[in-house]
Amino acid sequence: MDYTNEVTHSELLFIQGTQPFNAEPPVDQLVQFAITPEDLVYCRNHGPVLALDQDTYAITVNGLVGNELKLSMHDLQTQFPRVELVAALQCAGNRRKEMAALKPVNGILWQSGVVANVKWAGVRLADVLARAQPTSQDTHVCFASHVTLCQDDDCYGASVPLVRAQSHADDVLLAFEMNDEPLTPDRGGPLRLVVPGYLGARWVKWLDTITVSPHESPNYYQQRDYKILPPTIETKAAALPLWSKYPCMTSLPVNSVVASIIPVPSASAVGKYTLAVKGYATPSAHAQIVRVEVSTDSGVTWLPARITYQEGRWSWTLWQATLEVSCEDGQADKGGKVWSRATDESGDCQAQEGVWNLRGVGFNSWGVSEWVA
Ligand SMILES: Nc1nc2c(c(=O)[nH]1)N[C@H]1C(S)=C(S)[C@@H](COP(=O)(O)O)O[C@H]1N2
Ligand SMILES: [Mo]
Repeated sequence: MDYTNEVTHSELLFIQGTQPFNAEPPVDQLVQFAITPEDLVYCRNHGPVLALDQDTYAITVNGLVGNELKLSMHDLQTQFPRVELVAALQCAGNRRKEMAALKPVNGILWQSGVVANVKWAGVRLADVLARAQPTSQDTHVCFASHVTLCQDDDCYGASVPLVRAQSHADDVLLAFEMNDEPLTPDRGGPLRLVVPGYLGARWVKWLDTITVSPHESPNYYQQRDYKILPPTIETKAAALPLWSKYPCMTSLPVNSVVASIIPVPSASAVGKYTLAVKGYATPSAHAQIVRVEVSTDSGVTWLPARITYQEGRWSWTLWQATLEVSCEDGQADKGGKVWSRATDESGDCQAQEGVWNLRGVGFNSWGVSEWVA
């Protein structure tokens, strides 16, 4: 693949790979901001990142529609109502490194930084589709980017059921802005799909083709990747005949992580510390987070954390806790661990152990981080 025109990327990220460029921010820095600044947004790519000319950029809407469309960026920005939305973007591989500690998995060993909480702006996919007039309701909307190359297929693609675009009309956007600025090349500018509640892999960047189809996208990343195979499937060879038999992932489970712990020793008592703990939680497809709890004893007892930020249905949740801990005799100055678990409005709560799968996706064991005195 040709990386000669690759753009330059943020220098604040921890680099997992350069061709394609994959990188994540340090999670303790990530949680300092309610809305993630551009240079702390993770980059997840399956090919080169190119700067595209928005003046000549156009998208095509075709397939099972009565009215095929070709729309320039100017058309999109002037002919459809503008919509804004705060939504967390999260890669399905978030926390894969922790899952890989249970048993090896295939994929980049992401820590817990492949999530970003962003204010998106664009137009409703439903409004664009209404103009194209789908001829059948029981269909899928397939998205593709042909403008940049990718590793495993001749374009990057994904799909979402048409009913999802219609039932969540105010949420599923063709976005051209992030945090009040035009989308950068790294974010998929000039245009990307924003589909809150779905894993990042469906948020197609450099989107140029929308096709209404009776079938899900046939693309590699929809059909041969981003699926949860049973835990008994431990090799690529064993997975091969199974990819087509398992459903594509849509959502990610409720999650939380402990992102930073600052221990302050007590002035009066040896071995006693006050811990300032911060973390984030991400909502499930069903409901927003209502509660985050923390524990210093492996989940025997839990204390409520303070929710310090949440914005609408699809944002992440930032939380903090102040914990008084004493190290056991002989353990003074060693430190310890803090665990977190989040619960959503429907009662879904993180389980102690997430389920291992070959691709290392959707990991949501209780969050845990160590602190050192
Ligand atoms: N065209 C295209 N879109 C893409 C990808 C890609 O490689 N190519 N990666 C996907 C994945 S797996 C994720 S997690 C998000 C990452 O978005 P970001 O790089 O803006 O953080 O984009 C998705 N959209
Ligand atoms: Mo991803």
